[in-house]
Amino acid sequence: MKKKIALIFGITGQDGSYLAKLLLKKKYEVHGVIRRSSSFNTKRIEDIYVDPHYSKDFFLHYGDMTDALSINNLISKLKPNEIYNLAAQSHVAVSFDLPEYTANVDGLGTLRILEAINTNKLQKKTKFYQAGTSEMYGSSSPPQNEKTSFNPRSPYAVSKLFAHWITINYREAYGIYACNGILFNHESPVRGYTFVTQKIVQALCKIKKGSKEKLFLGNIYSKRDWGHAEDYVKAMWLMLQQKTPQDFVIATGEQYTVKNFIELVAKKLDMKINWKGQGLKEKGYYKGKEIIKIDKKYFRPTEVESLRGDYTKAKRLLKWKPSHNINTLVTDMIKKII
Ligand code: NAP
Ligand code: F7E
Repeated sequence: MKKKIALIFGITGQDGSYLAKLLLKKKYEVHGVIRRSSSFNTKRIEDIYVDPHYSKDFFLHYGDMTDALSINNLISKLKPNEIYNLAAQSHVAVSFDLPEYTANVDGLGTLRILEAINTNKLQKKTKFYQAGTSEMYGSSSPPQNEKTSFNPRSPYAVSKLFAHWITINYREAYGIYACNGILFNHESPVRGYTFVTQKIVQALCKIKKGSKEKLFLGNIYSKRDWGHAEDYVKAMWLMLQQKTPQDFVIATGEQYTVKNFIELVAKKLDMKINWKGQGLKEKGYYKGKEIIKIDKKYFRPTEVESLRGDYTKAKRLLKWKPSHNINTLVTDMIKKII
């Protein structure tokens, strides 16, 4: 039987690397789009990389979300059965520094893929997954589900909201099988170093081993619903295997503050943290030494205070539920370091 062809934008990222592995296991021919970079950006997929001279099912191509020609050329050449758009400037804080670039990559980039599917007349052949985000809910109260209104609080969230609605519009206007996954925070051992969970895990592991470094953080009272990326990429695939295209919230339904996350990591490392002070003066001590400080540079101009997803629809229609909880997530993240 002919292998299904999948094209992943953002294959070098956290989710892209997990999804590529999942699809290879499912016997897909996997194609990934990478950006030209002066240093290697393929570390997360080194274990599945095969020299193109020998590969039968894994291929990388240069492309960029800001370059409509590269996107159109790839889609018209490969005519994929499934396209996963995971490419994004995905850092919320950075989106305040790079608002136009974020809108171009995360918002218009999605439109470029949809337009390529449409103009190449692939509506009947190609299914499309769009990596939406709980950040689109912004200030809406939890629990958030598919019916909750969006109140975005960053250029990142606003750009993703454009991508969300343009995906729905192309589904309705041109009959493309296109789905939005509205994914709540998900982490893993290969999470980027500047996201708060990885930043905490890396720093506490080093401090436990005797490093004198300190952990500088911003708002440690915001609440997030943290899942494991390995579970979440399965939901992406499931969304493209249904009879009709729909949008789904993917989450754990549990919520913790950043401070809870710090304490959980510390507990697993057998470290007791004592907290003193409040606000910008709050500090964390380990064995009498100051190891955690608040730095206002990590506060965002507008913050998303409280996210907790209701994934009832995914459970009912996709038969999806998370296999990890915050405990197993943290254990997995620590295990890869110590
Ligand atoms: P990530 O680790 O930051 O990966 C982002 C990917 O996009 C990388 O492969 C990156 O390439 C690529 N990329 C960035 N700009 C690009 C451009 N201009 N052209 C082509 N590729 C570009 O993100 P992630 O955590 O895997 O998340 C995957 C997707 O889900 C993103 O769209 C993110 O916004 C969304 N999302 C993430 C979460 C989460 O909690 N992880 C939750 C909801 C939604 P380089 O490796 O070269 O930088
Ligand atoms: O921040 C607070 C920060 O950057 C989580 C992305 O994958 O998930 C992610 O976005 C919370 C925020 O993730 C630091 O203010 C405190 O309240 O790890 P984060 P995020 O902003 O929730 C969503 C669903 C996505 O779609 C995004 O792509 O932690 N926080 N101190 C800090 N955050 C960071 N990064 N660094 C700190 O020092």
